[in-house]
Amino acid sequence: MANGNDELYPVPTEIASRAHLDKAGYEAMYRRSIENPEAFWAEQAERFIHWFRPWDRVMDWDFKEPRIRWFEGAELNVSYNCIDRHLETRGDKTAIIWEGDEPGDTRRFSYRELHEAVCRLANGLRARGVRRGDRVCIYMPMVPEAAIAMLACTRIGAIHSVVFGGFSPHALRDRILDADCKLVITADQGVRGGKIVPLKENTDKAVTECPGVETVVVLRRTGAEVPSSPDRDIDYHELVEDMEPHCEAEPMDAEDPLFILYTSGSTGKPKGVLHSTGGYILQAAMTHHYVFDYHEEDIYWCTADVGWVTGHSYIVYGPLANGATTLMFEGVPTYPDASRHWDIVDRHQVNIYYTAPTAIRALMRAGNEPVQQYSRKSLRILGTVGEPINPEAWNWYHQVVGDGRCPVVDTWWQTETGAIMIAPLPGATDLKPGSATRPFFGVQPALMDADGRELEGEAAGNLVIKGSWPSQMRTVYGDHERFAQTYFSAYPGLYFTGDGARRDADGYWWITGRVDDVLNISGHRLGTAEVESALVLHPAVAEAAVVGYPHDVKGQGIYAYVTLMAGKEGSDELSDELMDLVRDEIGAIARPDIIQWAPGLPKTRSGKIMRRILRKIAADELDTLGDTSTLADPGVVDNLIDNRIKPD
Ligand code: 6R9
Repeated sequence: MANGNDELYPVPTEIASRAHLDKAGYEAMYRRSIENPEAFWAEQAERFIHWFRPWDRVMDWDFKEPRIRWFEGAELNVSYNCIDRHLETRGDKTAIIWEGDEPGDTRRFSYRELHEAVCRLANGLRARGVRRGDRVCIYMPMVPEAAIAMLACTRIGAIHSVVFGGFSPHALRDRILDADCKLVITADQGVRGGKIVPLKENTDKAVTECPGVETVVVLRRTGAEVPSSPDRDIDYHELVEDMEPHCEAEPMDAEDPLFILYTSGSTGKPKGVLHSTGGYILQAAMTHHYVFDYHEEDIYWCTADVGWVTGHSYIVYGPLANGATTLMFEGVPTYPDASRHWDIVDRHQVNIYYTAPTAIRALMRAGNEPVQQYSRKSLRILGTVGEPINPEAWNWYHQVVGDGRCPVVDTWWQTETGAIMIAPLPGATDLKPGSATRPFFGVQPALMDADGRELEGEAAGNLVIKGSWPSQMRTVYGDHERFAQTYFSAYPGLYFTGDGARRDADGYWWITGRVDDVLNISGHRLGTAEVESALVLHPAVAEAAVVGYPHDVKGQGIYAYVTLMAGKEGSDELSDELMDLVRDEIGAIARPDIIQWAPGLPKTRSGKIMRRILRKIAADELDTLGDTSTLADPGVVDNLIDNRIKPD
């Protein structure tokens, strides 16, 4: 983190000897990417992507409008790039290794088999009336068919919106409505850590309120009896079995939308982040190649869920565009026990392993023994993403999981950036535990102070990006004004990330976390406003304010201050009821950890809740409460301090 140590881990010789780039190579390529971006990106686009038609112009952007366009005039297809172009040389190569929730429950798809499965489903979607530009919602467990569904959409030019399987019916409904999806692909049930996830039941609840949904495709995962509406629902296997195993890949414009993915912001409901085709697939493929130092024979495993952007870019699109073997795991790191990941690493001979700090911390708690039972000799590169990694977890990951041999690539990026933005390259960058190190090609991070001045040299401030990059989001679906407001209004002409960061004397970047009202719970983004809106749905609740507090495993926990209606009394039962209400409204990740009854909330005289103070109380940092002189009623704070709840 920001105050992490500056211990340097040089590139190991074994890594250097086979890496794509060394230090001088990175420096030269980075310099060129900044000095001559048009030529640089044109070369990379030719190298990494198959285009049906070349572009007229490499880039054309203006953050003032904002307008962002890459490779205009070019035509390509993402599914073609991820599958068809590999068939000749890699037809029998494994594209996807799937490991189910139960150990050893494994399936494999070669590139040829993947091609057939994607074509059949693409034809099935067409048969159900899905056309280029239509939106398709994917609400699936972590099974190969989730990736197949994404690729089938891209094959026919439909825009997918994947909704994480842990989201509630309400959250699903809101996302289906916002994107106006006409078809939903789901499963009867999901299985995670031995527990059943009622996906079809949730879908039924959601789509009752979504008149635009004409078809629900249901994959049989567990085979359980689930209700079916014959006019609307169709069994996945029935849909695809009679379809042709061939389907031409639709030539798409480079700027045609590829997918929508909802993510939380500091205000209001989640935003539909829209990514387009050409720039996205280029940067996904290129970062996967360089940041993980990917080589043809590698077995690559990213432990994310396809419901998040990491799953999009680094389980599906980046690796498949590079013709890699990507491992997909249905379960959780602690089921049946804390050695599950290492069992998978050994059985499938995983070389590159990419996970989140929260998983590392959870596994670290279980001790070294579950790790050391397994050989892990195949591992070469370790990666992390989603939140700042504390140096303690970094060191454990490096020393215990990687036996001190494997570089740890700490990758900073966002749903909005589409692909990795700041990260070390294994053969080129000396590591510092807790630092995401140096920018990727073409990326120009900068630091700003609160008054809009750029900070030079060693400094800490708000992280912005100067200039566009190919996989940048293009708009908020259906709300371009919100796109402009959220990302380009704080610092005109610059993209504002919402994160704080520090640049050290060596030019290394240290991401310190969000500077807005976005929580990061186990690497999952959540807006405080979303949790508050759920809490106030309860008739006993008058007002609620939610903040994050430091949590050993989750990174941040959720601390809710709740003011009850006059005459209502707080109780353990009511607290449980409210926690469950939030879980049912949003999903299990949003369930508050702590609820404190607050007779009043600290507010300014203009009525704004002073979250800064609430955060300090939740974190038990009472000696740094800061200025309370602008409070309307300072007595409120004393009451909250006296009754604060300390985490167990
Ligand atoms: C890819 C992803 C984005 C937010 C981002 C930041 C945090 C992600 C990080 C990191 C420190 C890293 N974040 N990676 N913070 N170091 N390596 O996670 O996307 O879900 O949109 O979250 O996550 O705060 O702004 P997303």
